Amino acid sequence: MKKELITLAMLAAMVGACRSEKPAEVATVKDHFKNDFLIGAAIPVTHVNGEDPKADSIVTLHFNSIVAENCMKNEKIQPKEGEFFWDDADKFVKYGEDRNMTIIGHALVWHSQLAPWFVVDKDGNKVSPEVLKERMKNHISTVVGRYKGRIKGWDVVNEAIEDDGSYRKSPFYEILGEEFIPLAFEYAHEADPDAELYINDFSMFLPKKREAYVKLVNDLKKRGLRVDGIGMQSHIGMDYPEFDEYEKSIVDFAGTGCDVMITELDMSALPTVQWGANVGDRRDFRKMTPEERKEYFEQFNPYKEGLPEEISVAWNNRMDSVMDLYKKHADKISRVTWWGTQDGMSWKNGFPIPGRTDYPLLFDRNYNMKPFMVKELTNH
Ligand code: 9MR
Repeated sequence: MKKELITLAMLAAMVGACRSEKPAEVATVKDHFKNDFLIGAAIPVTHVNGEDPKADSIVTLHFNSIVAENCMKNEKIQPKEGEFFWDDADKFVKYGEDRNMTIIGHALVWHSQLAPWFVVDKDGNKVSPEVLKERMKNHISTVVGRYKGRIKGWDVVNEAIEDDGSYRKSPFYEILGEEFIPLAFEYAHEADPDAELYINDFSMFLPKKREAYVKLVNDLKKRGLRVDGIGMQSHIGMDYPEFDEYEKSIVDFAGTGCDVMITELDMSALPTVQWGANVGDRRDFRKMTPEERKEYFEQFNPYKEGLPEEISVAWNNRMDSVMDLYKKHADKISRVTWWGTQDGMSWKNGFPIPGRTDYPLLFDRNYNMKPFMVKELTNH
């Protein structure tokens, strides 16, 4: 059996490496799950620019959905007021269209990677609610409008709720209060009435966060707003989340009538430093002495030279159970998107501690499929 798995992994890697047509005997991830959910990948600009042909082969072969990792974020796409930068986003959308993929836009309203001008006036003071509404409307209608009919769905609001269920005190919230969320959905729907609209966040397995999102989405729906999906980012680790809490969120989110989407899946193999995925929460090393820093890195970056076999086995076993959970709820989950393709390009190598070597994705640094998925494809 082990030999069979290795052979399939090697074959899959070879196929990936030469971007040939799919040989009949190699199962692809997207085909394997075709009756369950879409299989997505976050795509960086380097990828659509043709700088990573191996990742391109893998994505083309195994995935049927893509999401923009960075190029559609506010600071990238409208870095200055009224000056939109379309080159990367246009290439990203064309990349998906050329491969007949379900294309997801990310993210319209988010406190992070927000262009500095967006929420302040020329003197650096917070803008009025009217001005912010106007800017949000203009941004959303311009971006969504440009790709009308080409992008299947948008992460309209990202990371609006804190882990304790309260609203994040983002500039959007501080200026507009809770209303910024319904407004964003309204503007997005106006710009492309056929586009699906999603709300997205990390640590969605936390009970307070779960409750807050169920209430929020039900409220939005009561107001007649279109909300199609609740995105559970799922930046997870070896010791979180607990499966029953994760499952409760899947079930309760589906109870709102929305599709559940696993939108940013990766599972760190490294010792956990913190759960959340808010980039602003990155550990500040400037406050540490060089000795403390060295010790900290040694403790939290233990697998610089490669993942020890027992950790790899544990990672694959846990990921196997994660996939089982998704399969169990395939009637509720419409898409499972990995936040990247191969370990070397994952944001997890830089968060929450920069300069670590992590192993969180579906393919390893040599573009080989991880054993849990090889087993999944082989056994069915
Ligand atoms: O993967 C993205 C990374 O390249 C960026 O530097 C980072 C900056 O905010 O954003 C990462 O993607 C985030 C996503 O857009 C929203 N959820 C958390 C993701 C990881 O930070």
